[in-house]
Amino acid sequence: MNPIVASGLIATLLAFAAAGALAHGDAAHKPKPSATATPAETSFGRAGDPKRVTRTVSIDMSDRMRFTPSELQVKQGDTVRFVVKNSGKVMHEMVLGTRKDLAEHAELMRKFPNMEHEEDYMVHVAPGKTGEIVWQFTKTGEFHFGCLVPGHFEAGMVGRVRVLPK
Ligand SMILES: [Cu+2]
Repeated sequence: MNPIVASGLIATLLAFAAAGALAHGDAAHKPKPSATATPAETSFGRAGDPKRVTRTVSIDMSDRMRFTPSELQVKQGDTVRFVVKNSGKVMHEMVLGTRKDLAEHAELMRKFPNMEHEEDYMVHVAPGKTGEIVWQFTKTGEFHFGCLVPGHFEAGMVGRVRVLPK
């Protein structure tokens, strides 16, 4: 094969490999729905309308791998604005979900540490910065929030939300 054709073939193969990697990321982390669509219901609630917030909760994230507070109670139907401060020197994030969701997600983050994703139920916060999540808890039960920066969840950076019947 002439060398120009061969290098073209290699470039094509590389392009396929890159496309495959992207497709995998998309499947694991779907893009945000458009603002006009009704927010998708998940097993732990749905994206809240910032104009209908019923409660604001401030949460601090520290390099001691802790959320403060790490326990809270809300009522079913509450739309909570989480104001999440990173008072540490490394990146932290708050991701809401069921305990199972978070454990699976933490495992993915260990395998693909550079995976980037953005969903309504998570916020990544740089050191010294503050971020927000607005979430409506539509289902009763026990849910969690965790920091899924590799190693943080495993170090105990996890909290609990109890949703009581209204
Ligand atoms: Cu963290």
